Amino acid sequence: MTDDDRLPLAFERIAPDEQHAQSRAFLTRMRSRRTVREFSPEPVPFELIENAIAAATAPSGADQQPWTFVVVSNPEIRRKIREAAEAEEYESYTRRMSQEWLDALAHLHTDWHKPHLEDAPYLIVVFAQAYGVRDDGTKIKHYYVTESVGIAVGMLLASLHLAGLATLTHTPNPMTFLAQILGRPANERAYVVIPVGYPAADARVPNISKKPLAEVLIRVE
Ligand code: IYR
Repeated sequence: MTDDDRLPLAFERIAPDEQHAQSRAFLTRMRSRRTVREFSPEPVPFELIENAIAAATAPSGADQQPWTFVVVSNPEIRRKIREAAEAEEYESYTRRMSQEWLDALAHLHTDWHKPHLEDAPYLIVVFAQAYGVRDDGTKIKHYYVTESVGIAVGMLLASLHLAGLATLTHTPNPMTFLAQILGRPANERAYVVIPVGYPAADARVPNISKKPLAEVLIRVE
């Protein structure tokens, strides 16, 4: 048993009108989010990236916060990441992915070329900490790592969108080259690469839309 060192909850009740207003405003903003694959090299203030990462206040298994966000702007390192990603993706698109998989992706117009890895001013490389490490080097078991990091990435994508920035969730496969290039420790596994910036002036997006609410929301009263 540990001492009960819990704190009183600081929960701010919002007036009902304001609840609806904020809920609708957020919905309107989130509906306009699109994944972008063509970026402008225009610079982005680092504070916007920093705030969005700090805003990824996700719940996590045993509150272990098993994530590391590596923000890369260095052009030389981004070039290395692009070269390694394109080599893996070339193998994937030409040999490793099944025809069924390629067919499922066709309407998104993706291929092995990944210019956004160099065009976007920042790459946020998200690492999941498979386990923690104590000062004496012993391992700490982590719980629900994949779920926790997924929730944190969702919050990060929403925060970046609200800050007026475009993002892409890129998952080269395999991703082991990222830990190597970025010199990450043995407990960290690359989870996703997120190019962040402004869209290119002529950026185009797939002709897709979110499923109607009736298809994804089932009400049990
Ligand atoms: N990782 C590849 C392929 C890819 C796979 C899925 I599933 C996507 O939704 C999109 C792309 C790539 O990044 O191109």
